Amino acid sequence: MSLEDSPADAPENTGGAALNPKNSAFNYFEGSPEEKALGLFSIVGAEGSFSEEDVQRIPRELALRIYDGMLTVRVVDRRMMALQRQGRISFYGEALGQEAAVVGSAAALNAEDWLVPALREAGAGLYHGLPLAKYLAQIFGNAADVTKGRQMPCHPCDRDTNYVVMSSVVSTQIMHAVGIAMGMKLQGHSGRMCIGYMGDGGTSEPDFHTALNFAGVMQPPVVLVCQNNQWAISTPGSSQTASQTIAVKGLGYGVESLRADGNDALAVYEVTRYAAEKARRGDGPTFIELLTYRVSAHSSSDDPSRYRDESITLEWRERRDPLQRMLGFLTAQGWLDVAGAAAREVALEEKVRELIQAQEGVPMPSLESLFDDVFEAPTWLLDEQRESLLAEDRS
Ligand SMILES: Cc1ncc(C[n+]2csc(CCOP(=O)(O)OP(=O)(O)O)c2C)c(N)n1
Ligand SMILES: [Mg+2]
Repeated sequence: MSLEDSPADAPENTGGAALNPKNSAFNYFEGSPEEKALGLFSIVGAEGSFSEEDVQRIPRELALRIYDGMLTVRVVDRRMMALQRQGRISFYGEALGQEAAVVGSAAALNAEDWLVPALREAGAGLYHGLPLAKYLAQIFGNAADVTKGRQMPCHPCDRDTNYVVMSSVVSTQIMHAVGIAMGMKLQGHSGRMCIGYMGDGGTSEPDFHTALNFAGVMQPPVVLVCQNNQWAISTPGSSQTASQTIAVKGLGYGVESLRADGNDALAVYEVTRYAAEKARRGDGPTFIELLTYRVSAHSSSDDPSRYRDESITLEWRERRDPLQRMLGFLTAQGWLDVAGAAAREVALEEKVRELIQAQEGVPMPSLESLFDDVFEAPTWLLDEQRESLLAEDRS
């Protein structure tokens, strides 16, 4: 199957037309609401082409930082999947093929902004400052894990960088993001914003519609990002919605809605930056659809070959890889060469290996810690249960 036949280009329902009526990609932002929600903003095309005019605004340092962030996701995911297969961690969900959407969007955030992830945005947290050691501690569920081993793996959180723990119940986190932004608004718009993520499957949940409606009416400084990876476990986009695009749903709620190529890190950065700056100015919410593809399985517990045509996946893996596209851009600009990229990857592999070794050596949380944090002051009943459990453990 050719790429032209693949879901992104000829979708049954969710793809929409690749509509970019103006010369420069940046004129996209001056389009009508419908043009923005039905079009597909890109800077570096699938074949690696870009216009000099469009990339003028992308500083070298930022482009390299985004590339490193994407490489971090790729390397960490690869190692974590290997660990899961070796039985050293229990579960993992990759973001393979979605690194541009994850990191390009995080690159538009300021340190004081808040981030509310869905399933695949740990890499956004890492880019935003969540320490990798903390992330790994959470995956191992060891004594260094701030959630004391009580969450499933891939549910990190970090108070220092305003990274809120993922709520596993699909779409509940969209409400949390809107609520946090509403709090910012009530505090008087101090130039902060909140970004909230979801998947394409999440847009079929009632919470999505409640959150968008509330955001449209109350105008909090929120940016809601849908990573449309065209699958929700085994449900394809064509069974998810009859809407022409996912972005266009936002217009019904009076929310400006943008749509970009989610495998083009620079396009993702630009749409998110536009929306984040708007939010910080107090000019209201934005909904963004990032069109990408879930190259990996849904999680380490899933086998997609049982329900989808993996030849399409192969096309995305080999011809639409976001890291290769970004590297092509950096190489064309003379900012990085292939040898330099390989050296960065080797150095990252080494760093990740060392951090894994350190975290694997940290003991598990104590049995006693199970009773922490239930009440501010433990009740007599809880004390009794703790004593009983510890006595049993000793015997
Ligand atoms: C309310 C709810 N229903 C079902 C599930 C089980 N579940 C977990 S992830 C998922 C699919 C999510 O798909 P999508 O929103 O597209 O995100 P993706 O996994 O593709 O990133 C489902 C159905 C859940 N966690 N919560
Ligand atoms: Mg999905």
